[in-house]
Amino acid sequence: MERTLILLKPDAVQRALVGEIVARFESKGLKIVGLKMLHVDEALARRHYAPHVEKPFFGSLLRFITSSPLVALALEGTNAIARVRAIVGATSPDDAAPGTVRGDLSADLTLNLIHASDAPETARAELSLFFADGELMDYRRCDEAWLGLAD
Ligand code: 3AN
Repeated sequence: MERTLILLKPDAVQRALVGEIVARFESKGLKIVGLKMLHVDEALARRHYAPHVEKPFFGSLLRFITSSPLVALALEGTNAIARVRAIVGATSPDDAAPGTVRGDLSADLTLNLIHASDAPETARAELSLFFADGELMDYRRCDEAWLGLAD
């Protein structure tokens, strides 16, 4: 079992694609263990994108991710990190295959809808930036008593 962080970036929210993108992950069997909407400030953006600080596109990444609210999602599942990235597709719109989120829905390198952790260590670090201890669900601790409430 792995957990991974997904950000549905400001363009996904503005284009009303949150439901469609989340549905793709749920349909594949990935379980939502955390979900929140937030407006990322510059400090959080700098920590999240620290690995890219030297890149020429760092400034535009920061401006975009802080421009308007996004949706942060924590997903859990077998091999979740790789499975999520397969669903997301390649970074460049020229390389993103049809059938992937970016291949189907994005035509821009910066406005590419989504961020997904790329390795177990980065997933742990990124999840802790966006979710506090105790905010992520542990379904093993839940019972199914609610099933008896259905008519
Ligand atoms: P991914 O999000 O596919 O893991 P990364 O981690 O290499 O890609 O890059 C982080 C983000 O930086 C990308 N999602 C994209 O928005 C942006 N980015 C990556 N490469 C470029 C580039 N050459 N020019 C502009 N923006 C880029």
